[in-house]
Amino acid sequence: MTITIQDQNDNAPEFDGDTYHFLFPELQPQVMHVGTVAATDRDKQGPNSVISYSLLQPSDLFTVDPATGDVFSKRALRYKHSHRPTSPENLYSLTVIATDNGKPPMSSKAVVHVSVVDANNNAPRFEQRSYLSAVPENCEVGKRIIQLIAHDDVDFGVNAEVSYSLENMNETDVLFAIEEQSGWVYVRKSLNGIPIGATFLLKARVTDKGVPPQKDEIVLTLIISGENKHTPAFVADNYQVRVPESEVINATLQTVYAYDNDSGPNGMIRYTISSGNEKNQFYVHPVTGVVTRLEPFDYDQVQEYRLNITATDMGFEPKQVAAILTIHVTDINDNPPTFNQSIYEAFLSENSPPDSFVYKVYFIEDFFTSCRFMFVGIIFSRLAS
Ligand SMILES: [Ca+2]
Ligand SMILES: [Ca+2]
Ligand SMILES: [Ca+2]
Ligand SMILES: [Ca+2]
Repeated sequence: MTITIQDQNDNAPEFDGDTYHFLFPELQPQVMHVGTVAATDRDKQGPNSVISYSLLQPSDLFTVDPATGDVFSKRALRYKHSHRPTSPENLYSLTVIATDNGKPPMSSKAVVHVSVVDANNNAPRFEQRSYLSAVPENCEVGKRIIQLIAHDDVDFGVNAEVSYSLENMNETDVLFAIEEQSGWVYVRKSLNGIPIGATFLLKARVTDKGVPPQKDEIVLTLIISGENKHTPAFVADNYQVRVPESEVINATLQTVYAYDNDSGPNGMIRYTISSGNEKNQFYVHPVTGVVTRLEPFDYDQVQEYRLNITATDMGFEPKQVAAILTIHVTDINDNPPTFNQSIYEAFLSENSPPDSFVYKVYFIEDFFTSCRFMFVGIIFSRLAS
């Protein structure tokens, strides 16, 4: 007599952990491996210990491979900015079930947490595409000259942490250096004996700490300069300009001009609108002084603008002066009168005398939306008698 002992399915699969925690970088192409769950079954080899994996609830974002326990993403996920350290908005939780093939099957559950983490998909960027600064002659070593600032605001954590470095482009002697954290450029070696007007071109670089890192580069020009003696002066303190309200945007409204009798950066001028432009409707080109309008005018809303324009020299201790630009907007009759109907029918008896009343037409002119004027025209007959 042969007795065959059949394996009974008396063991449920067991996960190697109750919970899993996977970090998943944002913006991965559609289907990507997120992590793997694994369960084992103590039953004898055969259907009782063959495990298949599934999700308790179907998910739009993740799937699990039934045979391998590999969790995959179904589409790209974006990291959501969060100021909370736990960042629940970037956490997705799934319940995975491991089921054996026994009769009846047995199963167990594990919870999978997927944290979407920021990817370094943005490069830091300097605020300006180039920088120029005066360096006072005989500046002592350690003196801070100019601060270069770059932003990497869209990434998060180390991906948004930046550090600065400087590379000399035309000198072997390294006279200037940059503070890695703050972006302050300072004098590294004595400038004794360097003549006024000497110009140094430096390449400034900002790098984030992501993997792989991203960077931005700009050129910084430093010019050794003497005393800033003169204050800039505008050729006119008061500019007046009349502009039809129909003027196209970005057209030149006025060019302001200031001069400065210093040489080098002490005599270079940059223009800004220092007041009167709270709504950012005007722009002055910092170098050319051309003033333009960024939005259409509307005489019905505003008839006059007063802008304070400041001219500042580029001395290490800058001097400045202001002028007033008054812009008078002139009316264009852009609201033509309209008839209240497009076709009129009038009747006149055949024996009416000349100049008899025929019909009254109305037309309306919209000066302001709130106020309507009505004109009345009376048509008289001009029949030959
Ligand atoms: Ca089993
Ligand atoms: Ca970055
Ligand atoms: Ca990012
Ligand atoms: Ca000056």
